[in-house]
Amino acid sequence: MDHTSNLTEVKLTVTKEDFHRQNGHRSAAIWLTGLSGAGKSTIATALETELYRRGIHTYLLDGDNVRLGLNRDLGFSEEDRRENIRRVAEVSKLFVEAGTVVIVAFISPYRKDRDEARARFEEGEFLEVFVDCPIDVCEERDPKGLYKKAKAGTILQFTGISSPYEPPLHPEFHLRTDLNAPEACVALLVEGLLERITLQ
Ligand code: PPS
Repeated sequence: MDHTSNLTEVKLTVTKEDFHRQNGHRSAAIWLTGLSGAGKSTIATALETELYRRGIHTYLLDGDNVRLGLNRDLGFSEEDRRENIRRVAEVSKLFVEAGTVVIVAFISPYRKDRDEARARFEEGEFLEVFVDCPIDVCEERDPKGLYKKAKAGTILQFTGISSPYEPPLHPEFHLRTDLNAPEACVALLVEGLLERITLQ
């Protein structure tokens, strides 16, 4: 059933461009995708710190945090992950409309869902970052002990073990966290991002 037919969109008087002028930079969604243990949260938090230091208005949406609040009703089936990403894309869009650089760190395993997220944004506003690390390295790191549990069968539908991960085909940034230190990955992102959000 379509619940939207009797709704009328309210036209906002303070626009995204007004926020850009007020903040002194454009907004964007930096979308980090990758396996559990690949380094998404490490890079996302370090990136936010670097941007904050430079006076950029940011907010970080991290999978575990959002799943403890807004998305606490969702599990890890394909359907629930899709709904997780749909909601996060909508929330990210709101942050971008509000002039913020939103950093999004979710496994977001399905290409179609990430492409649908991208489609909600204007050209150049959505930057996909592939946080790439071979699964055996993620398993070795196993910072939360989740791979061990997945292998033992006490966590089901675990990404890379018993649930798929579809790597991006054309990400704006491709980080190899097994080969490069987090600082080097973050420096690359900061440089690329500043180019895009600086007002002319
Ligand atoms: S998804 O696929 O985008 O909906 O996942 P996300 O919202 O990013 O949540 C991933 C974090 O949830 C924990 N966790 C699991 N991950 C993958 N598969 C299963 N079955 C699972 N169960 C719990 C885990 O802490 C993930 O965080 P990261 O930071 O990726 O390790």
